[in-house]
Amino acid sequence: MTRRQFLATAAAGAASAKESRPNVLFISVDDMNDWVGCLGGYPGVQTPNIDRLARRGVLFANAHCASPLCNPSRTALYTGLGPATSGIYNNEQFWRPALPDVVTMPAYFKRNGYHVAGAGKVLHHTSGFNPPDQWNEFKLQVFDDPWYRRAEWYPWNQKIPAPPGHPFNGMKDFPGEFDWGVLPRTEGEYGDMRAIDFGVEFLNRRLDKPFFLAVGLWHPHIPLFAPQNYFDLYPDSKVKLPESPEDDLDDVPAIGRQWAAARREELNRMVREGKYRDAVRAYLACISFADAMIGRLLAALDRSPYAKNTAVVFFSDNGWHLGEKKHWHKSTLWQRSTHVPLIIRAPGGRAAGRARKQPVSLIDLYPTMVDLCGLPKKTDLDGESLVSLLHDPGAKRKPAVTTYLPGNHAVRTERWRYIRYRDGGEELYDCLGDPNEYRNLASDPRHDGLKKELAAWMPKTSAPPKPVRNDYDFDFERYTYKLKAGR
Ligand SMILES: [Ca+2]
Repeated sequence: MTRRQFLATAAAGAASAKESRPNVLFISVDDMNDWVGCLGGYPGVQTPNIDRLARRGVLFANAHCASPLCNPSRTALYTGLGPATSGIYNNEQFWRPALPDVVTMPAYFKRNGYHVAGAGKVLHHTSGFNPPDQWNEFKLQVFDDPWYRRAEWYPWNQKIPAPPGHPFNGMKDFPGEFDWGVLPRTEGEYGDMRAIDFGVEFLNRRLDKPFFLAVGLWHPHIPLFAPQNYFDLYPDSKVKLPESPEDDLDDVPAIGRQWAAARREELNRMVREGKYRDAVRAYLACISFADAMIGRLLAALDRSPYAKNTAVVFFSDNGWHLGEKKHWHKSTLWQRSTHVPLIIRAPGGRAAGRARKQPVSLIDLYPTMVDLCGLPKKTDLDGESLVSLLHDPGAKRKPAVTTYLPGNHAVRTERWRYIRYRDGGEELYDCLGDPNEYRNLASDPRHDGLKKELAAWMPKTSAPPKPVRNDYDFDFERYTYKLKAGR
């Protein structure tokens, strides 16, 4: 089947019988970098379910987030607008009142006759970020650590006192959000299982119209809690620590160094107190736990009547540093933060099991799903459909752009990463010869032409940052936002 026939079939299906339009199962994880078997970021990581999905679908091996932080990444993905267009750059900015005319991906599917359901962390997880009117049904995230959670940000969350044994990593006065370990509960009692349960129950239903189901897992986001059997997959003596040369930041401009220093003290304490390896192990355990939960959901899909006519999309919202560039967090424009797993298994997709090396962005998902499901084309989105790449492993793509805070961008091609900060500081890496981005080539005049070419893909302007949470009176019951006087 040619691409044209493929698209024509999809479009004809949409026109003749709505029921033949594919269903969509969106599965997301949080802060999972490329330490996934099929991406090879950490040899020895155990992710059999994600790897199987990659073999049955298309792995985008060079996929990047629109922004290396939860809210700006997810807002970009679900609105189809990058931070420089929307003005949503950080976790404090409510997207809904800032973008009143924007139709999100789930809302667009709902408007076009789909039954739209979501569970867990889909958009950002604090209150105000998941308006119920986007969905036909939505199950809010259940947290593993409600004792850490601020009541006003998580009003649906039942507060309980910190359990004995906390913090579970045994480090005195260590910030709770950076904790890790095994919780005193069974595997089935972890919070993400409630989102998986919702998805499994949903897939067992008989629906009379196509569905869009988004199931969002918190794992492997910090705190890194998982059942013991996932820690057992990674014997302490075998855990490999990431490389981080002492002089790695010496050729990095000031803003990059400043971002890398965020939460440096937690990393330094782990190293000083002999807990670093244990923390890396906890991240691996959480990845494998997430993989097992995804396996449960995919098995439910395989057993369901929707097995053949459902497009499965799996991705993480951003990556994660585990000490590389002296950083234990995200929110940088380097490969560790921007590179994410992305797999699409589409009905009728071609060349399954063959990884695509072209650069793509999570912002491409909205136009991709519209294209794949034969919905009316949407012309106001920043991304580009990936359907041609699903069909043709040799299709050409433009570079992927990642933005963090106003005026800072990274452009990624198959070979290069070019970063330019708002003060003009820049980095250029040859990602094929220097995958860990150790040697900044930006000051070499031989690359002036290349830098100019790459810079042309960066947004020309940056939308002014939208108001933050505290600028509003937000009513969680009615889900209304009122800008405070003078804001
Ligand atoms: Ca995240």
